[in-house]
Amino acid sequence: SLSKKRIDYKAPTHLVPNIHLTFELDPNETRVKNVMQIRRVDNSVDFLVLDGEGLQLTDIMIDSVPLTLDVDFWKDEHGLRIQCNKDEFTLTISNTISPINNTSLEGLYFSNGAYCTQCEAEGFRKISYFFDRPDILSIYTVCIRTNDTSLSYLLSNGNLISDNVNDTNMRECIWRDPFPKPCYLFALVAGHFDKLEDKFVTMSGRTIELLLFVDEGRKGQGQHALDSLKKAMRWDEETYGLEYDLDIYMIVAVDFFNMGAMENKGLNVFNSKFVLADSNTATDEDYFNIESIIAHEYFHNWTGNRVTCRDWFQLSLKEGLTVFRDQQFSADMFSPLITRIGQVKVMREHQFAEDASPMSHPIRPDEVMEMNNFYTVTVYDKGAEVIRMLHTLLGKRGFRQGMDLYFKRHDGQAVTCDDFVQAMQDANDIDLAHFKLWYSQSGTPEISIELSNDEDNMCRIGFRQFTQATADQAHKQALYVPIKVQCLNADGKAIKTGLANDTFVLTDSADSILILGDANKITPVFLQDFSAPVKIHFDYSGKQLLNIILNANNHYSKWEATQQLFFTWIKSVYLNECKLNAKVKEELTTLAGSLPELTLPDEVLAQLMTLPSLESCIAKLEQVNPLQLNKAYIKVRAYLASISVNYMLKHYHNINGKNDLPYAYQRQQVNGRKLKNVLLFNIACSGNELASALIKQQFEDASNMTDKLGALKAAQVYNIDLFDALMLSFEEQYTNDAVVMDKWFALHASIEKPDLLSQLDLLQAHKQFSITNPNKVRSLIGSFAFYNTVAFHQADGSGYKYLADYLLQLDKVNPQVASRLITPLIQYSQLENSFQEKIIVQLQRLYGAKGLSKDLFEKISKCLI
Ligand code: DPP
Ligand code: ZN
Repeated sequence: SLSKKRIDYKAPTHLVPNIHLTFELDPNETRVKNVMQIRRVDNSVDFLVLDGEGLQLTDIMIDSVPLTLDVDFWKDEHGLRIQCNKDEFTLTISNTISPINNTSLEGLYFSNGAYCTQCEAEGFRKISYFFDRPDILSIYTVCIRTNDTSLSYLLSNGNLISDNVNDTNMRECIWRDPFPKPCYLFALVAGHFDKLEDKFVTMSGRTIELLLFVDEGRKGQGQHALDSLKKAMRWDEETYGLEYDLDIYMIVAVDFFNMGAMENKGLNVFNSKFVLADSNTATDEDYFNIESIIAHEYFHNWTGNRVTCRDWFQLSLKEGLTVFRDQQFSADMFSPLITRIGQVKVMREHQFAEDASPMSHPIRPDEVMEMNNFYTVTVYDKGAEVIRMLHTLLGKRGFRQGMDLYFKRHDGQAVTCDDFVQAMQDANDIDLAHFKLWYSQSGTPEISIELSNDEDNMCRIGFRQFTQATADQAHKQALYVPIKVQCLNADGKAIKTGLANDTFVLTDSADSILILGDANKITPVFLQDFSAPVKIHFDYSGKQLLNIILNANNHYSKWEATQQLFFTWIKSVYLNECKLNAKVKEELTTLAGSLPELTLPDEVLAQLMTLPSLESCIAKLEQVNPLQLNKAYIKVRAYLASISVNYMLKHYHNINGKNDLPYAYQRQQVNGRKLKNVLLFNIACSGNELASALIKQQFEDASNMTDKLGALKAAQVYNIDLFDALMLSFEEQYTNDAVVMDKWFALHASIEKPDLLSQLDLLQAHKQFSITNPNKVRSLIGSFAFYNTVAFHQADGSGYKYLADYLLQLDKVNPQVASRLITPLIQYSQLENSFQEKIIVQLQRLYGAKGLSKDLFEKISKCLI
């Protein structure tokens, strides 16, 4: 079979305590010499199998004795099989690779003239022959040689041991990382950069040197990343008692990168999009993301590097946990509410859709063809939700005790998700057997709730849980589901539920609780703070939802209720041939009327005035016509905007008037800008003629990228001529800034018009666009396919065909990025049959293409079964 199964895990036959790598850098032919000290642990085997892909083997020796092909060893496109009966030996392998021809951006490649590596998950095998699996931990010594003097920095993991130039002008740097690590954490970078330096003194008083390498001329955009790193280091000491372990921490920002960033030991490599920021080029959201991703990679030093994964099926062990940690950090640094809302949106817009698709898998997958396909919102974000439930269940202290025990037991090891849960269980004296089903069961549990009157003035709240069969699993069990509940009376006063921590834990397929009150008068609030990654079905009346919005004491619940209300309206207009009916108009008017009375912080108000995304609405419906739904969506948005436009104009001027501080990424300022831009967007949606001048004014006066982009987004929905004019001026101003131009491409690709496809062709020919650069591809083609309903879901299927055509090209250049980009074509389960059929036609075309990557093959074949 083409896929690997989790249950087939076999312990290593050999270990590699030490590895010594020498690189002689050359763009076309880099020489790699790999000296491995190997120890046999299973003496019933007299051979070893090493992974290697696309390598030119030049030399192979055991203990200095050369081996003969097809006598002592065998070679195929996956690697080597070597005969050897020794218990301890040195295996020396030399090979060459060609970084300049490597467009997959896995292994050793070029990014804008700099050599750079990406080894996770299985990229090391594209550099040298090795046991490319995370449970082989080795101490690395790395020697980098070059006579190219333009490469001012030659970097690898750990500490710099020496830096010499010999008499033939060959420079040689030697690095040694004292911490044993799996090969996916290996990194090498060689290039010409600008360097920012800083220091951090750890809790035990050690001074760590912090170095940030960026493209020449970008030094001024690195300070936020460095500041974020120091905050993350301090936070991990204070929150988990975790201290950094090497004397040096390096981050390199590169322009060509498949992911967001990579946690290589002591040498993180980052997509420059998540490093570079100043007020002129980065939005508040960019600042937030940079802080969170810098922290995420830093936190991996303990959750991922010191304790790593036994095999790739355990990926959530490090990713779910580290995402949870970065969310806690962002909540502490910025805002618990905004961090939580952002995360819940990811779950509802993307993770629920993944679970409803042919790619559905548990947070710990059971079967994998291409590991790169499992760096998913399920493993990462649902994985983090599962950790969050543990945190809720054990409390802050109990969770910390579990973490302490986990590190005490497993520091320096490669372990499993079971090991993690076991540590949590043993540190807390609790039985987590049932809870653990969250690791093995895929799909989104749906909780149906009903209220009824019981005797003695009691109200019964009945809960039922059900998980639909998913593509990968037919049978589902009842899970452990913590549901945070609040009950309000008709005046919005809280009614006591008597529940510990206001949380009801549903463990069976059905259960109920009793509270004092009348079922017809209570307004219940379920799943506060999104206490479990589930869908709730409860038949709210508009009145109940308005009660929550006006009276609930929890901001998250207010947001949730507005989202629910918006969805109800959009759905009702959609089902009513896109016409607003009297009831919806009346409820919209009530909401609009109460907006001025809501005395809420800016950050809350901004969230309440933002509709749920169209994607999250699609995820809640079946047999959807996305074009009709989009029409209904725009109708509701425009109506609400038009009836509250006077309030919005007044509020907009109010905020704009006191906006005179110099830009800072500081909570109060950020929230002010956020609200201002939400107001501007809504004013534009209302169609009010004052919008034009306001947009132009804001665009011209903007002292920062947040306000500039806010003006552009408003222009995009308001008037396309105005939008085009502003975009032209934007392009002139930022044409040399690759990260900013990504925003420009994304804005063009998200104009909702059917004739967008010909414009996408023109944009592909733009001098700043390149199919080899993942950021560009994601900005242009990704924005179109993921978010442009009108252009992508065209009734004649031309949008689907456009994406399929592009994927055929891209798959040859970079399969990993192609495989991410196919997502909108495989998440079709909620769409009307006529749309599904047109998608399937394109999937079949792709399936029939010659030389399809494993990445795309795995996804497409799951759709066509
Ligand atoms: N770079 C990815 C992350 O940090 C994979 N480890 O999540
Ligand atoms: Zn990660």
